[in-house]
Amino acid sequence: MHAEKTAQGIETGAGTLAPETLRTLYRHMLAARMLDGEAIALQRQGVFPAYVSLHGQEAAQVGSAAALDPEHDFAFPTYRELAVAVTMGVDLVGYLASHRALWHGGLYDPIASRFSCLNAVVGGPVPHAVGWALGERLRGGPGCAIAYFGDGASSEGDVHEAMNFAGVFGSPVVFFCQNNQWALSVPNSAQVAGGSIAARGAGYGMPGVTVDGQDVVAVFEATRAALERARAGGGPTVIEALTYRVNPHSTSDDAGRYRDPAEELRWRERDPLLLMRRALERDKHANADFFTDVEDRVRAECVRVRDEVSVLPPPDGSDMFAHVYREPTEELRRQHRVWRDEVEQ
Ligand SMILES: Cc1ncc(C[n+]2csc(CCOP(=O)(O)OP(=O)(O)O)c2C)c(N)n1
Ligand SMILES: [Mg+2]
Repeated sequence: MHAEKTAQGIETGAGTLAPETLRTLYRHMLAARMLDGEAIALQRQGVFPAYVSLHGQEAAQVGSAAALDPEHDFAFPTYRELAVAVTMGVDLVGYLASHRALWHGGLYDPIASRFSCLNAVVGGPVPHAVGWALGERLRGGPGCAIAYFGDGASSEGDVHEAMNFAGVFGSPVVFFCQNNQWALSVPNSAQVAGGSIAARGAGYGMPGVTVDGQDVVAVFEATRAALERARAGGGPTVIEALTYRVNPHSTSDDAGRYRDPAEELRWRERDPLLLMRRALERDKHANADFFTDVEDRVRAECVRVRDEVSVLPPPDGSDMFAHVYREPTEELRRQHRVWRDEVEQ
């Protein structure tokens, strides 16, 4: 009943956004693409134990994050939201430190960034977002939460419970599903009964919107509309951005074992950066000098982030005992002593 289609196709750039804003969206997408490449290289060099690439999902992430109110809203990411972090201005050295496994969820400040800790529990960020949004509503604040999750996460109980809860209480949340067609090696056809995550909104009493996840402007507009609705007291919305994970699930995965390379090639033709670049050129919002300049600047920034994250010192190992309980138990103190004795030997 609620499910509706919005902006399909590549009308990118044809909306109401100012040329400057369109160029900024492109710059964020490029920064995420280039940093993603650096992160894969760092994994290959042994600096990161593992990394999960967002290649192909830049428009879905940048478009949704750019629609947020950076002062009041709060994002709850999974493990794949590098382009959301880029768009929200999160400290990227601290963000990528998560992938060096230096600390639980990185070394950036989640409260100041309005970007929660990376969450590797599939579906895990979704109830957190609803809890935060309920708290925000109770204290009378204007903020909205955005919950990121994947097509695979949509079959987790956590996601059902969170969406139902938000529907019942009218919480200011945007449930942002990046349907990248695969949950590791499991395709949509074996994961999403009924074929649509957006359509599930009807069962939770909220609108469901399907959007072209390769079109950054369409994603931006859909997210902005959902946030406006939530802020005005209209309750939650589920957005399903149709996109594609071009790379394997992670650097530990071999996608050749379970999917047809021709499918990857078809999606590469709908590369979100390529589509945006064509639209900017078509509408004369950017010329060759812009693209050269932005590439140079972004590359320099990526090199800085790569070099800094590579040499970050490990934190004090005894920190791992610090935040378990407010008052450490006798047993925890004992474990701490044993650990210290072993380290000092
Ligand atoms: C609760 C839980 N179950 C299983 C896993 C293992 N796992 C990690 S990623 C993943 C697939 C998730 O797919 P999707 O939600 O579509 O997100 P994507 O990786 O495609 O971005 C699985 C099953 C996990 N991390 N957490
Ligand atoms: Mg997926």
